[in-house]
Amino acid sequence: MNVIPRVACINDISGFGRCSLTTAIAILSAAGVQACPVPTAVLSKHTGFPSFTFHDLTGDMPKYFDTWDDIPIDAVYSGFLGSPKQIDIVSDFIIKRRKTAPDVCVIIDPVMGDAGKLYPTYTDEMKMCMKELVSHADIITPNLTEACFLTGTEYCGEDVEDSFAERLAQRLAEIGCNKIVLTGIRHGDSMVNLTWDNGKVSIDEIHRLGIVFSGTGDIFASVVCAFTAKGYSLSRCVAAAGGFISDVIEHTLSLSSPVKDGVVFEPLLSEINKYLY
Ligand code: PXL
Repeated sequence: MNVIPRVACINDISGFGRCSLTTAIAILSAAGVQACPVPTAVLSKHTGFPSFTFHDLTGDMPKYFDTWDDIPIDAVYSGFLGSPKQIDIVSDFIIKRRKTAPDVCVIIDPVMGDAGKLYPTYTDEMKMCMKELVSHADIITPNLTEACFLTGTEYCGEDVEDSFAERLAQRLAEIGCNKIVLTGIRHGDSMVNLTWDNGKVSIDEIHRLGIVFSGTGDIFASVVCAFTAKGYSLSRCVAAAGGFISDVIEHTLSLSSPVKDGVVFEPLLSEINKYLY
């Protein structure tokens, strides 16, 4: 491992809305992990806003990765991907990297949609490519919507039985990834995550149900990624991510900040390592 764990962060950069690379770089850096960005697209705002610009960087990516052949990397972390070709390029990068670095840890946040709907830039073809990408991952962090799309399961809202969530995790494991954190499940007044670690299932309550802010999935996955890169077990990473999310949401609610502006995490960043119990 590099003295400072090094992570290739493959994600878009959105100028406004606190998500993707903006979030990942801040969280990894605060946790003491080196974030090496691979921008997949440049947006002026995330796609939850009524208007945004979208500049796809698929064409740049193969050469971008080629110049990294001599750079040791401890983990690869991908999030929002802008085109089917781009998802394939990321799969190829992982396959190639594993040949020279079999221990590289691959964390895929299969960012595709929320609340039962795909994001507007997502197509059915991208769904298929994402399924292939997920098969190369060590850890995935889908929300319920993404888990349903990946497994071809009908989405029936977020308040689901544990047995339904567990079956979804099992179907995701059948795609080829054995560590799964299924996020955004509602249990009455609470939000919970289900962790599947090689067939062992645990449920963590994270926060009381309030407003759902955009970008929380990116914060959650970035915390899991940062602490995984530092060598902590999945259960500790999930607990830390849940604790951090819970506190930043509470802080955001206290400021009455607009939902689309994302979660106000900046004031809590310097405390992030304290969430590892
Ligand atoms: O938070 C996930 C995300 C990442 N990147 C872009 C998005 C979204 C969700 O809307 O639009 C560009």
